[in-house]
Amino acid sequence: MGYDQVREVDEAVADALVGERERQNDTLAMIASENHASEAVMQAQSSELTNKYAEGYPGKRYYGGCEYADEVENLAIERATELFGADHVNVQPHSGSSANMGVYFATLEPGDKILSLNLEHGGHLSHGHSANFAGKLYDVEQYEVDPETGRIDYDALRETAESFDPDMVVSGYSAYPREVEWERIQAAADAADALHTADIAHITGLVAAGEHPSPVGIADFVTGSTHKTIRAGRGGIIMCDEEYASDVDSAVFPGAQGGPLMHNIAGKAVGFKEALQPEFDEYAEQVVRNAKVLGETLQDRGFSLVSGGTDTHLVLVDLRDSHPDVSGGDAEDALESVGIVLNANTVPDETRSAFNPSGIRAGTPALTTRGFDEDAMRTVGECIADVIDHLGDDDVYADAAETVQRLCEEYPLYE
Ligand code: DSN
Repeated sequence: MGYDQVREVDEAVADALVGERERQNDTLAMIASENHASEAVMQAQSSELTNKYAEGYPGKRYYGGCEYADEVENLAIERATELFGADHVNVQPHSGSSANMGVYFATLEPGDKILSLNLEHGGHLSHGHSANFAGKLYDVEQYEVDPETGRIDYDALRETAESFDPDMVVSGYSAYPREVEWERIQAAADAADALHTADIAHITGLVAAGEHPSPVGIADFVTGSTHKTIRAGRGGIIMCDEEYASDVDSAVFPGAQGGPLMHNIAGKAVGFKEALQPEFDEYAEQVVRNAKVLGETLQDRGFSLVSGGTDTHLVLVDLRDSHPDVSGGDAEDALESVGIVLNANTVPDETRSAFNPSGIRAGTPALTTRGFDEDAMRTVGECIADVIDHLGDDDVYADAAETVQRLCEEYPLYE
């Protein structure tokens, strides 16, 4: 059963934890931002470091007893430096959003201007959505993808940068399947004499493995989360040149956060060590190969992909051409009922709503961690197409659910 010590105290939570483990074992995690951390990362994240306060940075803490906290944080920093080649790394942000907050607090004043990608076009809340702190504190203008190609319209971005005159340009995306041309975004930022933050939250693992070009050395700041493609356990990270190091560190602590989550930083250290192994490069390559096969399978079945394909770990399906009566929410619910868990997603020029949009986003990082290869991914793509083609058909759902169960058994996850 497991979680015996939790169970002795709290049966309800123990049941939920066991349920979640079984859910992860018995379903296909295709939410593009999710992955399965190793048991080593999870053990580090549930260690005694959860008890430790360590405000400050290694060697300069406000509390005693930090020798092991220092050791762990230094290891996380050294390994991230080796993975990404940045001058300065801060591993304390609690999440990718907190990492972005740290950069904004280090460089901007309330009312300053941010230019970032529209959420509906693949951006992220913390890049300046009106419901988020970034949209409330800063004056935000947004750029979009080209409606014809589904790719960033770099020329339009540069024109907007010249007219809007931002203090910060934000790149890096949450639902963008194509390689990002960091230099072109940097050129737009330079044209406006603006700083540039590249948020690589989704593609951190692909960048670390050389499967996607790195913005390190191009953008002024590179932010990210550590639990998505890089599989290093939950949290965030900021990388920058030495000239911004002290401003970034003070913006994270004491500016935006109190005590660092040292247990999560231990998970980052362990996960970064895993990502430095040659097998991780093979993993990242397979993630992209699997996404390409998934996309091609869906296209062969008549589905439209935003931008016509993928270079990364995800595909974004626009259901409006092939299935105009099926919303992203309908598709998400039907797929979840057979054990395929992904999310409804807005698509460029969305005609429905953010709550029930016209697309679905599907990622391959978690299934690739389970060992899925191209053949297995093709089978998953066929299942997705079958279910959406036959919404409400119990026989089709039963077949798809059986296939999902077979794949889960063939590619087991946590014992
Ligand atoms: N929630 C994440 C995603 O799904 O893209 C980003 O924070």
